[in-house]
Amino acid sequence: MAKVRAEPYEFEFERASCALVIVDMQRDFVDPGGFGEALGNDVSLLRKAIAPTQKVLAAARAKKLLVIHTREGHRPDLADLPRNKKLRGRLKTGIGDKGPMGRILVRGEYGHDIVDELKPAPGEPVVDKPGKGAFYATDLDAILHARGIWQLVVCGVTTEVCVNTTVREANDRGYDCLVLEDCVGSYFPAFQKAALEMVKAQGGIFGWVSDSARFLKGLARA
Ligand code: TIU
Repeated sequence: MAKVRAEPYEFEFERASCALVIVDMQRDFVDPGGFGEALGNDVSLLRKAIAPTQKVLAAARAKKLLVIHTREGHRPDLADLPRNKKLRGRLKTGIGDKGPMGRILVRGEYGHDIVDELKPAPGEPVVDKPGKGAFYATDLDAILHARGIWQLVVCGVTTEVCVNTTVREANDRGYDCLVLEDCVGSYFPAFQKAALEMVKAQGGIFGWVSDSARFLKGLARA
C-alpha cells in the first residue's frame, strides 16, 4: 500500500487498483489561439498544469498505472449536442462552428485533440465525453470496472468544471479520487481555490487534494 501526503489526510492506494485520469487537456482549452482564448480567457492559467502533469504522466507510465485521457466533444453531425449546450452563452462562434483550430469541440478536429505535451501513448484509453463529467454517456465506468480500478488520481482542466464534475460523478460511483492541485487549472483563480477546497472539505466529502511532488514521492515507494 502506497501513501501520499494529502488533505484532509493521507491517501493510500495500490498501483493495480489505481488509475491516472487526465481530463480534457485539449488544444481548444489550453493552447494559445484556441476556443478558450477566443472567449477571452487567459490560457496561461491552464498551461501551468502541463509541466507537472507531464512528470506525473511519465511516472505513472513507468510504474504501470492505467492512464486514461478524456476529451470533451461531440459527433461531427452534432447529434449528441444538447440544445442547452449549443445555445448557452449566446456565442457568435460556439460548439460545432468553425473555430480557430477547426470545428469547435468536434471529434476529429485539431483543436479537439489533446495537446502534444500530454499525447496519449498507444494502449492508453481515450474517453470521448459529450458532457462535463467523464462518466456521463461514456464507457469510463466499464473500463475501470474491467480492470478492477477503484481509485483515481485526477489531473486536467478546468478544475471547477470538468475536473470537479468528474470527481463528483466518480465519488458517487464508489471511486476514491485524489486531485493534484498543480496539475489542474482554471481560468478563474478564485474558482481554482474554491473547487479544490470543496473536494477536501468535510473530511474529504468528494476526495483528497495533494500535489505532484507529494504524489510522485508516494508513487516512487509504491
Ligand atoms: N473541460 C472543461 O472544463 N470544459 C469546459 O467547458 N470548461 C470551462 O471551464 N468552460
